Amino acid sequence: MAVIKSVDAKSVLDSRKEKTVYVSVKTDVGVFGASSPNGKSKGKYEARSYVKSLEEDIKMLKKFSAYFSSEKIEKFDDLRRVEDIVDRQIGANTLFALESAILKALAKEKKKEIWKLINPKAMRFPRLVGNCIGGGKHSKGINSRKPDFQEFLLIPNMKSVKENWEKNKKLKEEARYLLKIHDKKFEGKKNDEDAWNTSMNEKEVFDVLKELNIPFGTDVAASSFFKRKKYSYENPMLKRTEEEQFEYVSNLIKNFGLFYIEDPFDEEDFENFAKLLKKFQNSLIVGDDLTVTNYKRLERAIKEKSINAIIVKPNQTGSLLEVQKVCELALKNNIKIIFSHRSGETGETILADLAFGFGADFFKCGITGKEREAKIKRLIQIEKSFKN
Ligand code: 2PG
Ligand code: MG
Repeated sequence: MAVIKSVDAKSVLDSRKEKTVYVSVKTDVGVFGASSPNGKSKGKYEARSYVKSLEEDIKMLKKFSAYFSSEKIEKFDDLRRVEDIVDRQIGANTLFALESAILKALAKEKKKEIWKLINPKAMRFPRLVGNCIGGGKHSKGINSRKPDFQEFLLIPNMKSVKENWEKNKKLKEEARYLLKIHDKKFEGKKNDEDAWNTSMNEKEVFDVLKELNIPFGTDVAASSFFKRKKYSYENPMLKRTEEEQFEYVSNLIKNFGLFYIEDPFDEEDFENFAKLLKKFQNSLIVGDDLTVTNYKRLERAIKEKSINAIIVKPNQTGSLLEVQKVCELALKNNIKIIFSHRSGETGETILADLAFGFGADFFKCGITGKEREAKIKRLIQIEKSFKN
């Protein structure tokens, strides 16, 4: 049992050098801390990262410290009591960091791995989804030319996490070589998620990915360029109506054999997601901004048959109990679970434990960059512990 004596919070910098929250929890065996990542292409229906501001959340949490002065935590479900105490007076980033720090304290107390607190019987490892080439809100592009789609993802299917990661790293280097040939403006620079910056458009990028001979996909992040009922493309400059977007996306899936497509339509458009899923049952039609790790939105997506896979980002909700509910509902309805990093990341590794414990099918966490590598390495460490 972990007895929380006090809690504290401060701000730290993420991989984009933007401020994020770090929460620490003091128990009788030590001090345990965790930080939250930050999204940039955020879903409209995500829980607020902070109630008013990061600074106000920090002040609020410090105020709560006294209430925590003898809180006893014995198991994962006891996070309910933590949520009752803070009672929505801190935002999702702060709540996620707090609950993560508490799980770390509990794991230490029980001499168990964090994932074991969630599901001691977990044994299936997620497949890696690695961002290789970037565009959209995460990239500056080259002379402001870039793909309108946000991420171009490699999804190898080797026997282990370790082999999948090795494969992704190798392919990312091959992609650099191919970009050099096909993108006259390519400078070898990287974006927010350490993926290659390119001046090409999405079709040209897919042509490059095809040469890698591996299942691949994309995060369109379509809400980020849906304006006044039109999808506003910049490369090349043209507007697509909702029907035209449907046709365009369908052709891309068909012509490039896309294995995975995330947020191909605006976050309100459950209907076009459903139409697409009906047409392409063998591809992963993934909700992120559409579902925002929210139980009610997932329920709706299931009812309307909009998706067959869901992105789970713990800080979209903050509550790990909600994350648990979302994963259980997904599992029951045969919706694949993809645990995901955010574009602004820290060295925090708990995402790997959560993904493994909650039975994720996929782990979307970049390929390189120290913040992302830390999480993949943690997953590989869990994998190794099964072999010993
Ligand atoms: C996404 C994520 C992570 P952000 O859209 O899937 O790649 O981006 O963290 O900016 O929301
Ligand atoms: Mg996304």
